[in-house]
Amino acid sequence: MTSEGTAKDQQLANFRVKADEGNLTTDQGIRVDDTDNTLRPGERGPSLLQDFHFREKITHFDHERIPERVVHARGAGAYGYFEPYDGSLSEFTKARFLTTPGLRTPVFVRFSTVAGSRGSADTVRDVRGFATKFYTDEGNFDLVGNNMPVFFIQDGIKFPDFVHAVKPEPHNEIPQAASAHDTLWDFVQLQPETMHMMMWLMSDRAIPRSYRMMQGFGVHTFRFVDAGGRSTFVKFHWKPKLGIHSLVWDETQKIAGKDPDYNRRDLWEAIEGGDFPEWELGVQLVPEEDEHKFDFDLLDSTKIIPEEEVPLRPVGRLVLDRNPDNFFAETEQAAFHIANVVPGIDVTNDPLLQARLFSYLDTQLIRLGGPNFHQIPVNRPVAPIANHHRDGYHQMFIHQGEAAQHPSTVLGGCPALATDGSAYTFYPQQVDGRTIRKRAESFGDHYSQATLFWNSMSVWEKKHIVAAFRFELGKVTRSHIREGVVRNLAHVDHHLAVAVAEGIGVAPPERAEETHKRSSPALSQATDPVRGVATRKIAILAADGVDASDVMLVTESLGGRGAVCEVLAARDGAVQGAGGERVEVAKALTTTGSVLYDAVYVPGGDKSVATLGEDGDALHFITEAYKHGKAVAGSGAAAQALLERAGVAVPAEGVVTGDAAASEFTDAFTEAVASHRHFNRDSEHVPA
Ligand code: HDE
Repeated sequence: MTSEGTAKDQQLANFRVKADEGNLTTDQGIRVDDTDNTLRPGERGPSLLQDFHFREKITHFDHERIPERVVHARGAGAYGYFEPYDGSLSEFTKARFLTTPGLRTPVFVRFSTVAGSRGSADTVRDVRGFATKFYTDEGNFDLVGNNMPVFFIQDGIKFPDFVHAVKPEPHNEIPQAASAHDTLWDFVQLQPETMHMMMWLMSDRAIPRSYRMMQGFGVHTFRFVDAGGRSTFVKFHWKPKLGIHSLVWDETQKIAGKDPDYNRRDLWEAIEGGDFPEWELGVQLVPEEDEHKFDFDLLDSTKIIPEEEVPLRPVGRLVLDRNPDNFFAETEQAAFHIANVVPGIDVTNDPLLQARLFSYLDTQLIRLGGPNFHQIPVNRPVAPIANHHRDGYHQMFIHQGEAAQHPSTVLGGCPALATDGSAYTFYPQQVDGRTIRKRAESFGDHYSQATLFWNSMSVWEKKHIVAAFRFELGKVTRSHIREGVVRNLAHVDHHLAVAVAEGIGVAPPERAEETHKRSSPALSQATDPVRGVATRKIAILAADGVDASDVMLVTESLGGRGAVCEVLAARDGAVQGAGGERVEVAKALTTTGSVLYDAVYVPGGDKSVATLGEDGDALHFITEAYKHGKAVAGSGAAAQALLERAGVAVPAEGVVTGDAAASEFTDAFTEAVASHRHFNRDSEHVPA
């Protein structure tokens, strides 16, 4: 994609270096005529130290890596813009980018997993980072959030302990990018404040179908400050236009092998294809005087404000419309910092947030090798920078002038202090208290919101949560850790604790504890009203003799509604239609898998269906798609029989059979794909 438009795009244009023109040179600009053979005395002689091209090439290569992020190492990023709907938020904040109707603020967003190394798989069970850098005309604002609205711990001083617990164990560096091991669950059993977040982590939120289909949250309570200096508490939410959808656990593990770049590729391809991902920014606003009105503390990041209590107020939209030119230069070197705030937005005393205010700048200094990382193109604000910071590693600016100090008559008082009201001023919060290391009592309830989350889940969501706990704890080798977690779960919900205990060989808790019955429907993915087939991937299984008109009808009908239809066959190239037509094959079955598609369709054509019936890969493809709750369709009696042979129940939810030429067929298939998954097919016991 070419860049255009925003101030950030114009700024970036100055740094682009074309790889496809000019002569090959050294870093000193000296032209090179051979980069394949080192300089040596005689054809079989040793390499010479004087070969500056060889030494420079190898030295540069030796220094190519920088330390990966200590957390969130694995990620993918994209550029775009944010646009507020109207100016109504100016009642609460003076931040111009949120309150100027029609103003498009350029952004860079980086999505990530947390625990895995830079080369780990995308589809692991983990929290996803959702970090947005707004290049506003008042300076950079970074909203460094996650796809879950709460966090594991309440005080940032516990972060190194938590991260050491979830990362691979220190003696053997196993397991990679996985929470299913002793040290994490030991931390969990000993720190009940993790329980709410563990419910989210064991839910399908931890295995998103796509970065484009997940929510984002600022997590902490922040402050808005209006032009008159009045403050309002605020929580930030991102809602995806495509709905909130997840994968199936068995599927994620297979994708990790078949396409470890699954989420990264999905984001890249959507943007390249012009399907620009979009989110709506919403805020929950709490007047300053209502700070203590809740049964939890607003400063406690292990708590949400239920949307039923404080509704979401829509603010504007975020669109990602351009992939970076170079992964390392942009995505890897992007440096987010929660302290990057603009006038109208301020922080609160949340002890988790406060620790982050220190950590992000500190980590960039080591990761990006010095104090000038703000000069790296992706990090540069579009607002002008003028100050007396000088020198340091990787200084790119050529500062002019005979002084670098304030005050200074030499510089005539420049750059001038902003005294016209445009400067950032901190909210003049009243702070009073004795110096102590003590958690507030209002942070003491670790279970009510975990219960709220559980109560809010649909039957299939509960089932997935139980299965996730069983999987994770099933990999824990020490029985006292398993028992400790079950004890904590008993405070969340008795049925949940029993169902988990039964699966992992732990005695279930005998007595049901008193837990509340409240729920928050907004927490369930099952109640998400967004449906659609746009960008959904549909596999069409074919062999020679396929009914080409069936293929065309489904491709045109679902493709016309934005789905991506791909014909898969035993071999790449093309298959021959029953009428002699050439039907292009997108991929050979052996190079892909059902887990990489949202739905599967078997077109008519007796010879084609018979061949598929002899092909283990094709049968497995159908069985697996069905098992993962996907839409499955077949045209004609032979295709229906094939589906049944593959274990598909006909009829069943999300299973469509009939004549592809009938609009009822394509409508029903569209509807089945739009529903994302059909988990109600599976009738296994689920805890009530
Ligand atoms: Fe982070 N976190 N974090 N974190 N975090 C980092 O900064 C840290 C927390 C989040 O795409 C690091 O540049 C502490 C909550 C995202 O580049 C580091 C604490 C939330 C990203 C760091 C937290 C986040 C990071 C590592 C507890 C959601 C990736 C590399 C007090 C609201 C940003 C880096 C990107 C990255 C520290 C907790 C989100 C070490 C000390 C809560 C999305 O500075």
